[in-house]
Amino acid sequence: MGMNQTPSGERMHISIFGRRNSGKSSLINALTGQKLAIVSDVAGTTTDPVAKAMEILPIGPVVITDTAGIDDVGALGELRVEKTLRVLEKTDLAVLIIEAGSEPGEWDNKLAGMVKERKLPMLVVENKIDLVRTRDLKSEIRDLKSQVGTWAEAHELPYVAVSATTGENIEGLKQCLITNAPEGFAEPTIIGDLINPGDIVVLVVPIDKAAPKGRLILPQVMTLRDALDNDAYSVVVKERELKNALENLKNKPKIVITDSQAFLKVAADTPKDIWMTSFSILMARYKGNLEEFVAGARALKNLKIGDKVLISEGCTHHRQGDDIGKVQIPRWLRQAVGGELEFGFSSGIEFPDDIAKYNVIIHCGACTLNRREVCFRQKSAKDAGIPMTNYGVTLAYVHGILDRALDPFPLAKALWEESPDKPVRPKLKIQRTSG
Ligand SMILES: Nc1nc2c(ncn2[C@@H]2O[C@H](COP(=O)(O)OP(=O)(O)OP(=O)(O)O)[C@@H](O)[C@H]2O)c(=O)[nH]1
Ligand SMILES: [Mg+2]
Repeated sequence: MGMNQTPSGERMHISIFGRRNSGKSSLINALTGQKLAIVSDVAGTTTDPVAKAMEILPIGPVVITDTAGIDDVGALGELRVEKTLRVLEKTDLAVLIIEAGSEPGEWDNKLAGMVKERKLPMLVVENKIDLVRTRDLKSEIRDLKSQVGTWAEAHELPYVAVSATTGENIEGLKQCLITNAPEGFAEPTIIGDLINPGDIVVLVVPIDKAAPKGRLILPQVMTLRDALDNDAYSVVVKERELKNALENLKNKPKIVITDSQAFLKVAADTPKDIWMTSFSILMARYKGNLEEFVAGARALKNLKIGDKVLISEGCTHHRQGDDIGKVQIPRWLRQAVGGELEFGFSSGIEFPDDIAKYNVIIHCGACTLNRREVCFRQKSAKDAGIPMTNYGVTLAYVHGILDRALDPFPLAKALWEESPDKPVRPKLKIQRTSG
């Protein structure tokens, strides 16, 4: 499987088409910020469709396919074109690249026709705008429609102008990918990619003083709903009943999901060959980038007496006596390092500017923030070089069971196991899209 747990079938497939040398491979590199695809000024550099799994936030995991030019010639060229057009059949969102200043031609019309037949969303990207713009003309050309823009409009296709080389408006393109993503891909899933129809999912919900009267809390409800959407069977129990419930089940459940406060008991009562994780870890993945939170948690292993820890919350909720952020986490961390730590606290919609002075940031579960905001905060921390983790991951860590709780997420687990001195292997890009 690809870079993370999401099977290829669940990822949105974005395919890049265009004439030879239009900059298809360059654009993929610009989107990912990595040199994944070979770029050269020789027309026909890419000869076979190449699919790469990656993350574009906030869409989440996608597969981007680079293709050979749709205008390739000769007997071999025709075969390549055929292969390129075959890619359409697994495409969820097509991107057609046309070189700036050039006139859309026969091939572009043909592709537009095929895409329309298949009722696929497609966006038109005019690439290499750096070549047609001089500084003086810039403001005027913005208002003037280019030939490519006019063609896109005539075909009722969304249009963006970019430069893969300079990076100009790549953020705008990402935004456009997001707004044109087909239904169903915009929302990441909670457990949908971890289970199959007919699987049994056990949810452990402690009912104690802290539990709200007469209802379940949102992460529990959302997980239950996701299990239903994915045709799984859910069994909901309190931690006391878990052992008995597992013994009474005829088939082994796929996963046991618990509230973090019952972690230790649930870990003890769940056989090792059954996945066990927490609602908070599922929500960390749903709301942000779990791998980044786990990579950030490695800093907890290295905390020393006197280090500075920022506890950051998304809202300004009323705090109970043994508040998790204000009281519990600081207490556990002090115990873990065997001495005093310096804590800073922030809450509300503003993410502090002075994060650079901290050794680690621990963010709340972000129930009031959306995925984009969480990803933005993760990116801000990463840009500042400050490790950032969150409550769910920290709770699993202080209980000594983060390792096990990451079993369903192999990439995150690999990151956790890696020694902090070694470079972090797979880099998942977290990027805030403009707008
Ligand atoms: N100035 C400028 N050059 C670009 C830009 N994007 C790509 N190029 C150049 O255009 C040439 C072709 O780029 P590729 O990314 O290989 O194009 P491609 O569409 O993948 O080409 P084939 O694989 O041969 O079909 C290279 O020399 C790139 O450096 C851009 O935005 N501006
Ligand atoms: Mg190429």
